[in-house]
Amino acid sequence: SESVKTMDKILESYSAKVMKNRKKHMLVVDHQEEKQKIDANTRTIPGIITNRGCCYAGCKGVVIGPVVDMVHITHGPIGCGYYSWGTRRNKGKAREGGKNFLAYSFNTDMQESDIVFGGDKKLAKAIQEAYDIFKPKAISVSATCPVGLIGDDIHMVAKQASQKLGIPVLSFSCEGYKGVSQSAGHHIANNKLMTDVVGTNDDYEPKEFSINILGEYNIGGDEWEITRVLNKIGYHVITTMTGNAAIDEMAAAHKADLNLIQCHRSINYIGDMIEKKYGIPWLKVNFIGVKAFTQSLRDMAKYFDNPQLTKRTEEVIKQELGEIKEDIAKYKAMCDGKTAMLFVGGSRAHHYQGMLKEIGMDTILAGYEFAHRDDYEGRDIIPDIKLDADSRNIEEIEVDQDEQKYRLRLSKEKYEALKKEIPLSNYEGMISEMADGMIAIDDINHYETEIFVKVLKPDFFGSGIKDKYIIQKMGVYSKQMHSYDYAGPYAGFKGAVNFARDVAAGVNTSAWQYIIAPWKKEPSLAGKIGVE
Ligand code: CFM
Ligand code: HCA
Repeated sequence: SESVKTMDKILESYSAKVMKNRKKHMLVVDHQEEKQKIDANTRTIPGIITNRGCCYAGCKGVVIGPVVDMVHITHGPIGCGYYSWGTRRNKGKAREGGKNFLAYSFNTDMQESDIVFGGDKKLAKAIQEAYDIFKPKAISVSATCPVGLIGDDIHMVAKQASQKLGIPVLSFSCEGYKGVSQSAGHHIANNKLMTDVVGTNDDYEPKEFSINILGEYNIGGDEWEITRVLNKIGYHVITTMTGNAAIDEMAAAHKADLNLIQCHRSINYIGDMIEKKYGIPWLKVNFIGVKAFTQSLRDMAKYFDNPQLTKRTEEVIKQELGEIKEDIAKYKAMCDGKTAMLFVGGSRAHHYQGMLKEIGMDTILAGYEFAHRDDYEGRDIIPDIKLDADSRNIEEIEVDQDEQKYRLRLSKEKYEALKKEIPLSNYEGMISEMADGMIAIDDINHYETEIFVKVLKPDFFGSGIKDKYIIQKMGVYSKQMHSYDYAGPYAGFKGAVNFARDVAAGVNTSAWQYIIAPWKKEPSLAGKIGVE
């Protein structure tokens, strides 16, 4: 097939060593094959243009940064803090009487002298200054590369500050170079949220149908659309981790009866640890696309197994579908038969495939920047994953059952029976939902992107900031699936309409095809070679 040929062509153009490496990161989906294996979570080859980010981005930018009532301090030179200032579009609102610091960027602005003589004192001063001015409920400190290289003891500084100020000061050794991508930072952030935050608020009185949403970051307001529907059905969301989160709410997460996991990659650690420590099972959900969202709502109703709740779930689904049906049909008519490629971080490349299908678009290539094999192949393969030195560098913490706070939510029999019907503590991965002949590719680079786009000519490419413009300059409509190109929400029912509308507009804009690079019209260098 064209896909196999293109893959071979790309691989042949590499040196033997690079070919051997990259070959393991791409495959053409074939469900006849027993178990298709893909390499993931390994180092990017130096010199290759990757879309990946760093450990600090995964910890501060992704997981801890969205908590609204904390001051998040970046310890390091100004660049990392500056670049991560507001770019991820994780939205948040202050609680009543509370504060929201999301619009700020707090940095220690390390200088050469701090690198030479140590930055601990500057950090201690920065924490105090932030406290004096803003009086936050808690503070986080995230380390950037030089901090680990010079050996600042940020944990000691944080501990002393916490004792002095009487608020939690969470410190993260999430230096950018740790691990191979953002993924390391997710793990580091998960660990500390688990040891220092979750389970520390016992004042919260749980109501009926109390849940947490894990791995949802309120990009473009997604979480607000999701909770709008959940509240309408009768759920009580104690906390979302960490989109629009507040520290006291995260601290009460152990009171819920169910954890929903949207983005498995970034938060499965907390999901597992909460289950072990407090007895709350987790359910894999997908809020993107009408079908997936509807399915997730029905799965939740099955879990709670309450006739009223089930009835209400169906009523709300019916009502919501009624409101969006016409719009979706209209946009489907505009997109039908078009093709898509998706390359996003660790879950959206999977989640958006169903949504695209609903508007008639097949995803012919999809991949993740930094997901692990289980996000491609399903959690069954976790025991087969060999830990390499880079993964071993990231601390794996052990939690035990909490004797006072553990509560079994479901009997063992019920749990096992439900597991057969709904994705309880389970994730099947992206490949399971892709059709035969489609390409799955890990950590795609810009050269590969260019070739695949040129040959397979998608109508739409869901990308990030680094690849969007090279694709668009090739005449193909490309949309950022991280920031939603400043639009959104895209999750839930109303979000699906927003997404369908934006994609319909994009794929029907012929402008991209008229773009001719200036060097194709006239040579960029004037002059003649040789003598005539
Ligand atoms: Fe999860 Fe995310 Fe994603 Fe992610 Fe990200 Fe993001 Fe993403 Mo950008 S937590 S893995 S580390 S869904 S920031 S909100 S868009 S790469 S696909
Ligand atoms: C990150 C954040 C990011 C970057 C987006 C992009 C986001 O990984 O550091 O590369 O376009 O969603 O903001 O993934």
